[in-house]
Amino acid sequence: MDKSEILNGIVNTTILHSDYKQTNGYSKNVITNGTHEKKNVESTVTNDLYSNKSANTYHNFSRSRCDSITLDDDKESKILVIYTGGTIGMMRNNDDVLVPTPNSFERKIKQDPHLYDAAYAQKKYGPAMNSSPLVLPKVKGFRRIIYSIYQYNELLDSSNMSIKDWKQIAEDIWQAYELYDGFVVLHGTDTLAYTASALSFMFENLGKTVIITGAQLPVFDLRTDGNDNFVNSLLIAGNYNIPEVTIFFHNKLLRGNRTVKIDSENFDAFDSPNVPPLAIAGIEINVSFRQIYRPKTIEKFSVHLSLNEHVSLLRIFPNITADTVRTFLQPPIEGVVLQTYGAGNLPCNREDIMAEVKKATDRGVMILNCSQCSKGSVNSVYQTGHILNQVGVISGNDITPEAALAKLSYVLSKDDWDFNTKRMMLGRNLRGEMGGGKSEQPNTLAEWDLVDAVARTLHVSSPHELNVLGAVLFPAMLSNAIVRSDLTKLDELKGFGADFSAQNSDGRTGLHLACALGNLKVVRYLLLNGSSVHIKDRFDRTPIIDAVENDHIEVIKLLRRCGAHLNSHPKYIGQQLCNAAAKGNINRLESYATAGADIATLSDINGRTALHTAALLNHEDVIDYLIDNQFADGEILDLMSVSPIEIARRKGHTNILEKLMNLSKYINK
Ligand code: ASN
Repeated sequence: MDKSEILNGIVNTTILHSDYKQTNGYSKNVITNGTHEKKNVESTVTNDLYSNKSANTYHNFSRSRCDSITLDDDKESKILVIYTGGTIGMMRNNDDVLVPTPNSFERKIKQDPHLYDAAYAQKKYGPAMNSSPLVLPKVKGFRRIIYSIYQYNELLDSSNMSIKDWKQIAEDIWQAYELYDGFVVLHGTDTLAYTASALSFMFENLGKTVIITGAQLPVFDLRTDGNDNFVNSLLIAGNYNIPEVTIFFHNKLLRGNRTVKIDSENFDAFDSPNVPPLAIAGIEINVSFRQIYRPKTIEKFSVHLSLNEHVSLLRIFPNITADTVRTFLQPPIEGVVLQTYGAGNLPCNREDIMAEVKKATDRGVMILNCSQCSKGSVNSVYQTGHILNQVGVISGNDITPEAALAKLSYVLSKDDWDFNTKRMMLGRNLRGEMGGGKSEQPNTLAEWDLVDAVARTLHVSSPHELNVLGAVLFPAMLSNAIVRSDLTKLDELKGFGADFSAQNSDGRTGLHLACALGNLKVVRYLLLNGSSVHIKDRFDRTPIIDAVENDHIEVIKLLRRCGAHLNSHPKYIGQQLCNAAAKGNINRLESYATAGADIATLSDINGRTALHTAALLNHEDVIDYLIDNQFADGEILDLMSVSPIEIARRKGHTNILEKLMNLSKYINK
């Protein structure tokens, strides 16, 4: 697939989220799928998007989605797989040596019935072509996973990766963010924890699941951990909203910035010593929803790309010399992770070392203290640790060295933070990377007493059953408070550890309900307390659809500020727009426009836009609305090659015809 095809793919889908790279041109999007060719437009996709790499494969979901006019039977999730290298995708050459083999990974996947459902793919997307997406065989109880593999040109052993590669991955996920439900990064295991830590900070207000995985043996070997790691990563990314950078390995989903590689030989190669796994894949996949670290701001996902490279790690050892410490802390070094003994101790009888550390912090070098032990945290219980605080060293609590390094790199590169803010941020829990965040210690009092009481009545006693019961009762209690707009009750539930992204048995969250009801105050409250705008219910609806279909414009605007976007089938939205135009329902058109739908170009299965419909039914007020808001293209053709102008002419709707003709003259000038 060449670059123009890639851009085509992006443009086609961009019709649903036109503000990503908006222009001030008359019309916001180009449709280039052969049916519509819009003139006088500026592309919404800047050409630098994929210019610095050649994509071997980057599938065009949108095109297949647009071409396929039947709505899906299986509920699907779309996952982008970014293949950076590592053992997982390697193949054995004739000498039985593992080597990365460019352009073979996807071909081999298509030959593997455990990774590719050829029959479903053929039915849905026609004969397999380079550009058609991959389909994972159906796993009962899970959404069907449709995935695309974007393979990097140079497949890297992860030991060779650096900041440049982290930026590349971050940028790619950013650019594809609205096109996919989740992301899986295939990566070598050696520096996987560093990459995960770095991405966790670079991603600000992440709302979707990002899983990094790899393997000790290649996915195509008969004996392999790669298959399990890959398949489980795809399933989790496509079925659960876990808006963190995580690592899936050996049946565990771990928080990326809490994880360390602990074993170079066994399949159980990673651990997060200070926090339990976020999910465990056994016979079922059990997710610890209350552990998930969710953004609690009204801001969109963005990526911070400029990391500070002048950071380093200094491990204290018994006979370390003051010279070594001094040399290490010299410019250009701006940040150092100091790995101290046990609970954060440095020899307090070594005044020479202390003096060097103090000189450095006085110069403005940020020093973050973390323990050489993988479990436990640094604190000032001993005099030896207490002194470090006095010389300006910041406590890293129970952070891993990998995460500490990434955090320093991130914080030091934040130009809008002054010196004191940077120090404060280093000591604060930003992405779940260290203890101290309230979210890790939910209260378990009164509301859980209620759960306990119900449990006793039902003779439920095991912790697992109790959790299941809580998962049923909490959404019901949340819904009740939301319907009554009872913020005090919501506060109480928060205190008792309620998960504000919890789904009921229809997969609906409190935010779905609040958006349908349109209470702005409640919606804001939920967003500020970790409700996700991306969770789909059993009917594939995200909360913004509830707001749109009830015309709560202010709610839609708030959701958009939080990064919500439409992800329904374009033809479904096109049909809704035509329905609205047919009924003269301008509010609904406005709701869809506010939600990011490109009213000018989205069409129903006959290729008809809202303008076609309004012209056919002589709805002059709708036509006025579409023209005034630059949502009108009188020359756009439906599948019968008929334009709105032609329709107005044939129907003898002279007022409309005149308006559309004037519009065309203006555009073509
Ligand atoms: N050396 C490999 C890498 O990190 C190790 C692996 O992937 N298992 O790329």
